[in-house]
Amino acid sequence: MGARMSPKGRTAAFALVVALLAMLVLPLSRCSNEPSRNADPTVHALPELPPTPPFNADTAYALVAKQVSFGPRVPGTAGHTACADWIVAQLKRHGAEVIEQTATVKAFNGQQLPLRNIIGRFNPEAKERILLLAHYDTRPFADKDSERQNEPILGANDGGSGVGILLELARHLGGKTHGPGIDMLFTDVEDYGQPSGSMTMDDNTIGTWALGSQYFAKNPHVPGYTARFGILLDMCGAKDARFYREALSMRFAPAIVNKVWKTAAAIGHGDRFVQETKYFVGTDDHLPINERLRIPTIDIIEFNEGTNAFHPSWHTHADNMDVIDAVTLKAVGQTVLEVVWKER
Ligand code: AHN
Ligand code: ZN
Repeated sequence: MGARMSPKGRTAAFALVVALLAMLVLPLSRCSNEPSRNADPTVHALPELPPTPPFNADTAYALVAKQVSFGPRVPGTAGHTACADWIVAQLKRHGAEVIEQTATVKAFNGQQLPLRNIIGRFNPEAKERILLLAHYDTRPFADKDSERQNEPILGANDGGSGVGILLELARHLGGKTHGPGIDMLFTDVEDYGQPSGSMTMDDNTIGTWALGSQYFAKNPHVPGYTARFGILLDMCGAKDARFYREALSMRFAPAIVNKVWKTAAAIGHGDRFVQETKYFVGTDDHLPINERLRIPTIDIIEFNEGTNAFHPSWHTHADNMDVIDAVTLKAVGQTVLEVVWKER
């Protein structure tokens, strides 16, 4: 042991080390007259996105007013058909490919109702999708009012606001070529659910709401349809409305709630998007989408401090244009636009 290397052996070993070093160093130094990859930060940065366009709240307000001008949009009525036709025309005007789903469904009271879901697809070739949804039908009665309880409501906030925001978004998303494609789902027969004395719902009552969303979840417009995530807009238009993290959304899609609430704060709407979680939605259109299609979908829906639930005009005749405020439409619309625009 410990035999010393002969001078010849040392030379051979030295030559081997030099050769190995050369193999390591030469491929790197070959391009030494090119700019170093690591030194140039733009090489590794993602390509810049076009700036997020400004959401026009006055346009959104006018789009809510237009729906109210059709009168109540109760399934099976002329006002409903006129509004649905108008939504289809708006989507096409902004470059969407439109698919309609029609069916007959049975309401909690046994009544057969015509159902018409409307789907607007933007950039349909894109494989990655984002789903934005809102119901466009309005409640056939005013069961939370003290007067004219069996007459339909105008649904400016409950129905009108979500659709108004989506259609103003459509104006911008028609021109979006980067990132995932957008699918807009205008659900029908959301609001024909069984009246209940309180805000809480038992399991039997839950199934009587959101019939259009239930239908879509069972029969998506594309077999095996999925999306990266979904955002439901419901009652997003009342003056001074605040949006708390909604409990069902937190159960199914906490990461999407985080993304949206963080984005709202980042662009200056943290006063409207409150970080606290509130349990107040028995069900809504996002539930079937989460449960059946497994698309993580959140609900942006007002939580009102005064009622400890929805806006005081909820399911009353006071749900008219007087409760709608463009400032609220802006906070929600700009936040959703920012979230969608920044997806790659
Ligand atoms: C409740 O969660 C009490 N109602 C179903 C959600 C709804 C009704 N959204 C609009 N109208
Ligand atoms: Zn409602």
